This record gives sequence, C-alpha cells and structure tokens, in this order.
Amino acid sequence: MGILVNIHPSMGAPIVDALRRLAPDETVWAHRDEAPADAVEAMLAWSLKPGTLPAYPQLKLLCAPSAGVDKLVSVPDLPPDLPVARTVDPQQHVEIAQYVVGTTLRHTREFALFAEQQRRGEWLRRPVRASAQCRVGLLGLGAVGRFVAGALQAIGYPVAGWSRSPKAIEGVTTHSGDGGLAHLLAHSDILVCALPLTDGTRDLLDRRTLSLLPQGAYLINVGRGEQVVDADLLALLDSGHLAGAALDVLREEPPRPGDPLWNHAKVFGTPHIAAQASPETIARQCLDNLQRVRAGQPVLNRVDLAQGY
Ligand code: OXD
Repeated sequence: MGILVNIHPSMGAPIVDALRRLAPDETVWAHRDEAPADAVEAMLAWSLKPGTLPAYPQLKLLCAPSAGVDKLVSVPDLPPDLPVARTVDPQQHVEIAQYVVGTTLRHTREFALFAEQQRRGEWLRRPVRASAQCRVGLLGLGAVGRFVAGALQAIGYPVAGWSRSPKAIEGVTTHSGDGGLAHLLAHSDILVCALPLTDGTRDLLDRRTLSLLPQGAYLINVGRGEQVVDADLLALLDSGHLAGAALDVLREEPPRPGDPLWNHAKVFGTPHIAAQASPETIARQCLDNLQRVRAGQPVLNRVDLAQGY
C-alpha cells in the first residue's frame, strides 16, 4: 500500500522527494503508470479527470497540494465519503500578502510608469497618491484574507472586507451577502479577490459587479480565474472605467496564444506564482493524515464537500 503523487513532475517531483525523505518506509509512486491501482491508499492531486478515482478501489484519502481544492471537488465521480484534505501552509498566507502588497504598491506608487520613464531617460517627479485615500476592498475573509488585511493596514491602506456569510475581523469593517457586496464594491479603489472558487463565486466579477467599483479602480485577483468574466473585465479596462488589473490566476492557465489578456497594456499578469505551499508541508500533512485515516481518526484540514472548500 502507498501514496500516489498524481501531479505533473514539474510540481510533483519535489513532493515525491519530501515524502520519501520524511517517510522512508512508505511506498511512494511518482507516476500513475508505476502504481498498482489496488495498492494506492492515498493520492495527492491538484486536478483530476473523471474516471480517475474509480480506478483506485483502496483509496482512503485524497490530498490537495494547495489551499484551493476546486479542481478536485468538481470531479463528478468523487465519492462523497472519501476524505479530501487541503494543505494549510502559513507561509502561503505570507506570500499572498506579499503579492497583494507588491501589486498594490506597483499600482498606487506607479512603479511601472517610473520604470518606463527611466527607460526613456526622463526625470519627472509626481505627487504620491496618499494611501489613506486608497480604499482596499477584500473579497474573502478566510485565513489568507485576514493576513492580507493586516499587511495592507500596516502600510497605511484602509481595508474593508466581504465574505458570503458574516465574519468579524478586529479592526476591519466587514460586509456580507449581496447587499454587502454592492456596498463594498462601491467603496473600493482597489479590489482584492482572495475567494475560494465555488458555485457561489464563479463569474462573480462580471460587468455588473465590476461596474459598481469607482471610476479608476484596480483589480487584484489571487483567487481563481473563473471568478472573473474576462470579456467584461477587458471591456471595462478598455472603456477606462477600470485603471488596471493584476491577475495571478486565469480561467485558462496558461492562456491561449492570442488571448487579449496576454498583452493588454493595463494587465499585469503572473503565472499563478503568488504563493505555493512548500513540498515539505504538503508531504508532512499528507503523511499525517494518512496516519490518521489508518488509525480511524478524523482528517485534519478536511474539505467540506457541500461548501466546496
Ligand atoms: C492554492 C494555489 O490554492 O496555489 O494553494 O492556488
């Protein structure tokens, strides 16, 4: 019996190494072709094709190497009683906050513009936009959202937050529900999306909701690409309603050649690098949970399949 790392080797190989280092007595397979189907007890996967899970009759645990589990819980043949665990890596919260702070500063302190000026050999001073007048609206108030809120507040940005169900965070004005969302959007000069992808958040940021943002607002997406309707975002960037967007996640990763998001002057795009759980943490939490399943104990960081995260 053993663990199958069913992840592309570019991401999976360091996790295989970590598992073998941490648990030299466990059998770890780095590829589906190597693993006897009836010996796979736990699987690590980022996404799954329909038909994969039923091929493993002894599977007792499915682990995501990530905080987001949307690509696992959406598979139609996921057995409802199979424990699915996410990875919770506090370092990921730090990294997401770094990304949001970095892109917020890049926008509000106009770093791209100054880089362009430097390239042109131009010495032109401009007034600094006061951070106190740049309101940040944060969608998603889980562990990541809370950390991001603290980091932005520490450098002078007023932060308000929204989540589907009411949540309280000390020092942050919070909103919930549809009415709360409209209010938050209308008062956000920068909108940060740090939501999990669920049926309730898919396509949440479309023409209607993004139009509620004030003229000249900026979008930062560290949630999932499927939460933004790309054509609507592009239309609002082109019309000038939105000043720009920093997108770490896209509906299609990588985007197709010719996708207008690739080259749009107002889009700062990065290839889903805002944060990654460390291979060590992924491996440790998977091994821990496998021990728990074997001992009949509850799995840690178990995904609520009804909620989708
Ligand atoms: C995650 C991610 O969900 O990296 O952890 O996107």
